Amino acid sequence: MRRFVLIFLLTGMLVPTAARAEDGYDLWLRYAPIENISLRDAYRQTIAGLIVQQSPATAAMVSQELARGLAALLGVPVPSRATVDRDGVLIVGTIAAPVIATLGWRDELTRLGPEGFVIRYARINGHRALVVASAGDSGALYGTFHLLRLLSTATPIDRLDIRERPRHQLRLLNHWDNLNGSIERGYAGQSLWRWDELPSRVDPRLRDYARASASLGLNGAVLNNVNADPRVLTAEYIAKVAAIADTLRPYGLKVYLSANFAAPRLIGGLATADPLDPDVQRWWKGKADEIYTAIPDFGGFLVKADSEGQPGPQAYQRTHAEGANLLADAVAPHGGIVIWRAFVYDAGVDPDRVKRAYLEFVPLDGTFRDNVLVQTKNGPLDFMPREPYHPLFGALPKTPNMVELQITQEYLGHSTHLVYLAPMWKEFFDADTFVKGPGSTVAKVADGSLQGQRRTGIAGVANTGTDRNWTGHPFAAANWYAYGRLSWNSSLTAEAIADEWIVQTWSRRPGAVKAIATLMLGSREAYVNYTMPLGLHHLIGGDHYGVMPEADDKRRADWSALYYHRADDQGIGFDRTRRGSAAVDQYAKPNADRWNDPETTPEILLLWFHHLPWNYRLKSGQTLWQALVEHYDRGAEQAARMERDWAALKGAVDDERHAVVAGTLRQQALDAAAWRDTCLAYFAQFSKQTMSAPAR
Ligand code: GCW
Repeated sequence: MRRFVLIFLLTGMLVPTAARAEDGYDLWLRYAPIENISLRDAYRQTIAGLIVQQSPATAAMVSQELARGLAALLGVPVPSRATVDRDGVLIVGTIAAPVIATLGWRDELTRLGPEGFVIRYARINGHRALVVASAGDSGALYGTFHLLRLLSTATPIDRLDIRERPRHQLRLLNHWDNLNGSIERGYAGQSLWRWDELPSRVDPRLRDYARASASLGLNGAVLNNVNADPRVLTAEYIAKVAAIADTLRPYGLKVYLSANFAAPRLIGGLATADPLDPDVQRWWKGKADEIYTAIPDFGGFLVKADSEGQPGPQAYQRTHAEGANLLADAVAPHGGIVIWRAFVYDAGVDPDRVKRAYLEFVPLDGTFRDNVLVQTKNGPLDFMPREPYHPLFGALPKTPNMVELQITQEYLGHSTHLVYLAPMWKEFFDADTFVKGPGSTVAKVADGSLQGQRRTGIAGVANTGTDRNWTGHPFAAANWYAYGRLSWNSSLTAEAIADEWIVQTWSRRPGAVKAIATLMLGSREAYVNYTMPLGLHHLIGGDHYGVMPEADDKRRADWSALYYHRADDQGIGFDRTRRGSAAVDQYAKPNADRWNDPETTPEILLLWFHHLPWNYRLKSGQTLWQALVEHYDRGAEQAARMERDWAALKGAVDDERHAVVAGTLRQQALDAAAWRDTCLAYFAQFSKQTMSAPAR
């Protein structure tokens, strides 16, 4: 017997490491065996049997995930269909389950809603049982993943009392996937959907996509690009979308589609797409009925209208609200919603691009139907590595204003640069809009608590693709993870999220965790330093990757670097003060007043709001030029240090993924140096000053 146990332990310790191909496919659901034997034994005692009681489809997901996760983490399979005749049973269920119903938790669970859950101990038949309970199937699934995360991060569970509910109702991924399989701004392969194989074959990988998303509490996916091919609304594609919906449904994910506003004309045979035309209205109602027949829980439509060449209501002299309400009326009988993007920048509206969306949407506040949400990017320009928050947050008190973040690193080094985005998103959520006095943070606008919007939501432009590791760069998965966690709870810290992700993805060893966390947490500011110091922005060309301060796009001024940096012999930066474009006045006071004056503008946004002389004195006593040189230098040095710090982790993590990251960091260091050298050489023509910093 003793020999048997010994052999078991040895194989239990050796097999998982030897058998695991570390290619990143498992993401944060890697479930590496718990190394700490006493902790592992405590887990084994607490979870020695399983009872899962909820509706069949979700119960299967919960049971499978627990079987897989527990066996891997604890090193032993945990028997399911247990009965509570001893301590040490884990019960997962909804209030409809007989065993949960006896606990007297109904009111509490109802208050937490169908996506909320509790995890705590209960006495049942005189025995101590750990219970994950929810009012709904999704909540029980999220609770299951929450518990698995606690185990995976080696958290003691002997005294749990967890109560959770999501802060935003809609927690969506926006996939910019085209019907030909390509992904706009995607850097991790092709579209996961494999449209041409659908509906007869659904790639089994979609289940793992759904698992990973559900593990973060995400509850929907917009499947296609906002630059929308109208064919996605044809019967052929609705059947394909229905097959995806069937696969995602058990994981609590609804599907949504990006709709082309001109679809009645382009695929419907009508002469117009005018929202006030009765035939057009009938067409959308019929289309909605058709979709809901195939997909009864279809989420609704996302629309990019009158933006970057996409059709919209303005072609018919109708407003964005009239356009949105047309589609909203079509889906309303089915409980559907319309998400209408505020990413518009018609040059006729104002010479300063960042002012245009506010000017168009503020007058429409209160005129959208109840089932419309506006969706606004975090900043007023376009997903730059740093922007002030979009002035529409707080300025639409009568409209649900959904947050749009970009997970895919369009302007942050694609899948080559390691940039952990949570610090950037936290800066956004924590920003104070002051619209109702101090403490009116963007987070409170977004979760509806500040202005009382009934609907809330958050969307992230996905970075997933067919690459084996899903996101191209192994660290880009941290951004999918962080987005999901923040969409559930925007008050989590970037540090805590990084730690969780590292422990589940790379290693539980404190030294390794700390080193990787340090690398991640500094990466966004490093990227800002070498690409947009002091708020300088958009020094890029069409690929949005390489450095190009001289970029001069003949198609549109506001696609040119020159339009933004405005460098000349006098100075540099975009004057958005009251003497310039007056964009500052789209913000509430005191932000407007503070940002109107370079002395009271945070230095990180100085050149976003001001055009300043090269010898302008900063608080440090440095001139503007010296500060620019120093930031570029520091950024390049930070990138070089990231490469060195990662090299030092060799042996602390698996060799396969270590080598992949080492390769990308080499390129990142080269790119960062190129950004520094190119920008300084370019701007030196105007500043007529030397490029050497004290440090160089
Ligand atoms: O950032 C820009 C991108 C476009 C994108 C657009 C948008 C989908 O360069 O590729 O189009 O924003 O958000 O609509």
